[in-house]
Amino acid sequence: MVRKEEREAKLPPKSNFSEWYHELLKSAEIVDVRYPVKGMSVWYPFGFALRSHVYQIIKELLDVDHYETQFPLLIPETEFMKEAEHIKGFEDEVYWVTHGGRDPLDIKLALRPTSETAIYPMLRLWIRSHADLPLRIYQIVNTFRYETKHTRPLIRLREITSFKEAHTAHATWEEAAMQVEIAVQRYIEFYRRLAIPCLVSKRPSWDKFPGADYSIALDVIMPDGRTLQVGTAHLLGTNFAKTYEITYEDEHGEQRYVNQTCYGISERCIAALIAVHGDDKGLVLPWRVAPVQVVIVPIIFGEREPIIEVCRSIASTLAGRNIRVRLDDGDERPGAKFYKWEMRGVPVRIEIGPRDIKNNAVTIVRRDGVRKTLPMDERLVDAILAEAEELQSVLYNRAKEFMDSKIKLVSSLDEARSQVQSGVARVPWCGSVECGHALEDQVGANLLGEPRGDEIPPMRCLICGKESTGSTYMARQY
Ligand code: A5A
Ligand code: ZN
Repeated sequence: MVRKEEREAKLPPKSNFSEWYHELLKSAEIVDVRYPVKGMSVWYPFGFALRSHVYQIIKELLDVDHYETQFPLLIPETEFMKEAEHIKGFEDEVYWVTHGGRDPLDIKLALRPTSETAIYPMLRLWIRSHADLPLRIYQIVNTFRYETKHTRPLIRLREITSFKEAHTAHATWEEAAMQVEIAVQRYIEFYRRLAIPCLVSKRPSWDKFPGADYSIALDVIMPDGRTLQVGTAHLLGTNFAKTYEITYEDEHGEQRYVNQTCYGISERCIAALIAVHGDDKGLVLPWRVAPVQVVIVPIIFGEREPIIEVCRSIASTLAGRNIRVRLDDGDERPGAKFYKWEMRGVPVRIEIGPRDIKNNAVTIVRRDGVRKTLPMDERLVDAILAEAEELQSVLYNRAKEFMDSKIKLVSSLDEARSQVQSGVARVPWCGSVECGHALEDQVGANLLGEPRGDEIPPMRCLICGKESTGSTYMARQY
């Protein structure tokens, strides 16, 4: 049915990841990179719908005990320049607004690269007593970072359009540390709902968030074996509280500094979604976030109208159950329609032709290639929802298998060097900063940090030879 020239998609094979990724962003209408400012691109309506469904999941997970809010984009230089470590980390990445019309501004205004220095002066006013704690807020806004490394759509942007940042304040350091843990768990759950498994590790001290005590990061292994940091949670302790004088009165009437955390996810989560699940035919989307969940393609032989009639009726049944369904009754041949909707990652395609109608059945093709015949009666919707569930676990298991196959415990520098060419090396490491830097130098990859949870059997640090159960992930990072 599918003609040869249709099957030979313009999309390069996924094994050629970089070209595949860029072509797919265009063919599937995710973002248009032709906007004439480097590092800034435009969401196509289809991509924007995908983004909205993905962000709905984050909102759902946070709305349980966070309040959504919104702070201004511009930060006065005087506030921005208060926290020394934070400045050091971001100074070179800030865009400045220096003029209003023709008048130079008295105080320059920074376009937020992240919003600590916008939010914390206000927290000082909002937090009075222990009764105000814990305080948990988040916003989904754009942020600007003048990145000097090679920019990449959805991955390294100069305008991050979908920056979800949460900020919390607590009475004690321990409570704040607990919140970081909760944040990491929520993020793991968020990615789980996208059927994406992640590596979780504590970043080495030299790679933590500027102004934090420590940072925990989630990384996804991309098809080419490099890792993408797709979320971070930071324990800020009292570092910012001291700078911005954010205090609360405790039960005994004493003024104490609050302990803070912050955690963020950007549209890198969309990049990961595309990269992890996509295939040679295009996007592959989990049901929950697919802008179109079901496409119905009529297979016309003989009379057109009776077939379209059946398709319409099924479409309206599905829509009645809140399924995002599209009836593609355009003039193209079915093969061209298959190609188009596969490119857009539609989880379930329904084909209805004269034979199906006669058999009172429909043919469905899941985006992972599974083809089935389902009854064309009141059982249909539930049967489709069951297929959606199954697709979800197929996607997760496939991704998990891939991830596991890309991680290897190594026992020599040579082995580490060769492993990071195509994946992640788990490297025995004593934990010292000197050995960490030496590893990065000698392996030619970044140290992601200590994996959480399981220990390795005692091995020798690849640099100093000291026996240790500690290790670190190492990878080439995006
Ligand atoms: N305020 C805290 C949450 C913060 O800014 N943390 S962060 O700097 O680590 O950024 C959060 C996440 O945003 C990172 O883990 C990374 O996944 C993503 N991110 C950072 N810079 C980015 C960029 N230039 N383009 C796209 N995503 C970026
Ligand atoms: Zn060592």
